[in-house]
Amino acid sequence: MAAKVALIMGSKSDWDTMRPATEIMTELGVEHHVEVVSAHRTPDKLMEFAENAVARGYSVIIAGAGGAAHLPGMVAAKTRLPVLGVPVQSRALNGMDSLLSIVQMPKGIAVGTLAIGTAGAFNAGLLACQILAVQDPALAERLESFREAQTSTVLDNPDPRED
Ligand code: RP5
Repeated sequence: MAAKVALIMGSKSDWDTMRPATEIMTELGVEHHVEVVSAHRTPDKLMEFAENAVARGYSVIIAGAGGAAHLPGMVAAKTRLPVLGVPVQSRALNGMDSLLSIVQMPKGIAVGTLAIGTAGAFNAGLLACQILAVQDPALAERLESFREAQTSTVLDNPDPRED
């Protein structure tokens, strides 16, 4: 089956942060492509990737980057596909730089921004699945089961002193 989601990141050093996005997509049976695309180190590759994303059959792009994180915004500027941006936690500024770089898109080009770090990456994967589920009833059912199981985990063990 062709990948419906492209997960890109600015550097191999982002992989540990971005991995949770792949874990939830795998759990929910959503094919995804993973690749390093750097806005500042490989700008031509970034343009080629974004320009051909529709033709390659992707429906959603997840883009993670840290520091002066241009990747999600630049990709969004070159494709009409929804782009979900994940701010990677930077060492110097704890990811506030990444967050503000991604979230403060000027009017006219949209990037959906998730939380800093692994929670944001997981939720980007989850949100990509939710977007695809709008037109995929089988995936929608798997999502419902995931949410029910998550709810049960909390309801079945409400005592905070127990594991
Ligand atoms: C960004 O710069 C990447 O997204 C990464 O978060 C950060 C540091 O990259 P490396 O210097 O570790 O390759 O482009």
